[in-house]
Amino acid sequence: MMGLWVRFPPVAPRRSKRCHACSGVFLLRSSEMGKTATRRTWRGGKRSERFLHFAKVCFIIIPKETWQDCSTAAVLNNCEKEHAMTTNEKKQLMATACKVRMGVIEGTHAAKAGHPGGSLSAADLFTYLYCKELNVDPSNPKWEDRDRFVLSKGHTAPGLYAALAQRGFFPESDLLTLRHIGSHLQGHPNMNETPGVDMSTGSLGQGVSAAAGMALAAKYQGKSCRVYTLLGDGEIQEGQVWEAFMFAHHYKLDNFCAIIDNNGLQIDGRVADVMSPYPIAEKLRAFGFRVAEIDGHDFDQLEAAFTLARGTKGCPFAIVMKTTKGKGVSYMEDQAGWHGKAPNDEEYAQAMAELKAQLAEVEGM
Ligand SMILES: Cc1ncc(C[n+]2csc(CCOP(=O)(O)OP(=O)(O)O)c2C)c(N)n1
Repeated sequence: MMGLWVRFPPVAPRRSKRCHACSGVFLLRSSEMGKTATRRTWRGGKRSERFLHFAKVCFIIIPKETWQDCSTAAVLNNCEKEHAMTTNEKKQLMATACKVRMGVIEGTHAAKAGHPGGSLSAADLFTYLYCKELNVDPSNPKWEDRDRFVLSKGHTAPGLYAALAQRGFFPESDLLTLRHIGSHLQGHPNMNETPGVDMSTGSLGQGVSAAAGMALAAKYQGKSCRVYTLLGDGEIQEGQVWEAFMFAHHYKLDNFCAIIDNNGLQIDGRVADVMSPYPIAEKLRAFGFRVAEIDGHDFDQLEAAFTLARGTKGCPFAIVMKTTKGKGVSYMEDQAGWHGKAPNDEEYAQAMAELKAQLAEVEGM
């Protein structure tokens, strides 16, 4: 059985209801379909097709198991069709993400320390945020009305720094000074030293609280800027995180977006074994969040999720993104051992060769 979505219809179809996540979208049950959509709708195409155009209305068909849940990737994929980025834009993001990953490897190798695993799992997110989502100005990093990003899982600073360098906040060559004495790029983000860093973090659980406070402050000041924060799935074992979530809902912080990097691993192994945070999305919904669950390595899904976030009014938004720790470097992928360890010279050479090959492939697309 299929569900039928009607996007931006001139008149809301009878017996339809407003989707609880996408304003302007109406949901019809397939049993109601014949009555409102008319048989002619179906003549032009097979029932299995996901998009049908009829009378200037785009009908989007999605499987029954997903049609009541706007947080699923299937629905986000449908939303994405409305806001699709160009192929070239996506290619540029993919290329930049490769460079961000290279920056992580360069930095941790040069420092002989640092956290590559969780930096690589979030590399696509960092790329998307700094290249597309955040309203920031690298030539004026302290611009008052900028969007804020708080890296609550502060140990993944190498990923943040690599993205900031790509966005032009400081030269890429600075990445080689990671964790060196006198460098502005220390092991955890420092808002007083590093251009583009909005909050000093590293003690897990605290960044999200600061971010929620920033969002409330922006509301009080009548500013339209938004606040984003990235948490680890191990980090959300901290009780303080849930106090911040409660706060965000209580103050209806619809300018606040929490992103959970669900790479499934923390310092000691699988989060599910250490202290299970699952089901993450359901818990966030119970705390009053609107939630999108996506693949955090898919730029279309990232775009769709952030589009929904920006359109959400009256409550905070959360993105639970499934990722792979160590993504992009074969021997680091899904290995807890690469949480906080730097590659040696041989491992560095292999990682860089792999990432350069990925970049070449993207550029040849
Ligand atoms: C309050 C606090 N306790 C412990 C640590 C040490 N620590 C650093 S990273 C980490 C694991 C975090 O796992 P996760 O949040 O899943 O991060 P990711 O896998 O994305 O790197 C721990 C326990 C810390 N930084 N802060």
